[in-house]
Amino acid sequence: MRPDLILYGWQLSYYTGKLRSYLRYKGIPFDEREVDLLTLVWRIKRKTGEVVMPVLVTPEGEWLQDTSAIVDRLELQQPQPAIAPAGPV
Ligand SMILES: N[C@@H](CCC(=O)N[C@@H](CS)C(=O)NCC(=O)O)C(=O)O
Repeated sequence: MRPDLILYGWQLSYYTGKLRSYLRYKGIPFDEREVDLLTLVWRIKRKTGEVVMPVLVTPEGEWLQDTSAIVDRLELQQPQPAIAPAGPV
């Protein structure tokens, strides 16, 4: 079965690495696709209003950008395993 989420990003992008690592840690299945020029300057721009990556595409067809906002949203749906320590130590 194909994963529901598609991550558009570059291998060498720190932000893509942040989101890839998060998805792997949480065990959330995703397909990763390289961002080509057409996707970056046309498809992503049309869907998000920005020329930016990484972008996460949901099964509902939403194109989400900004890794912190994406993580906050996914955390609401799947809080475990936790990404923040339980206490200050
Ligand atoms: N706040 C964004 C930043 C993402 C970001 O800066 N991505 C860079 C590549 S790693 C980018 O798309 N730069 C394109 C530009 O600045 O036009 C996030 O967390 O996803």
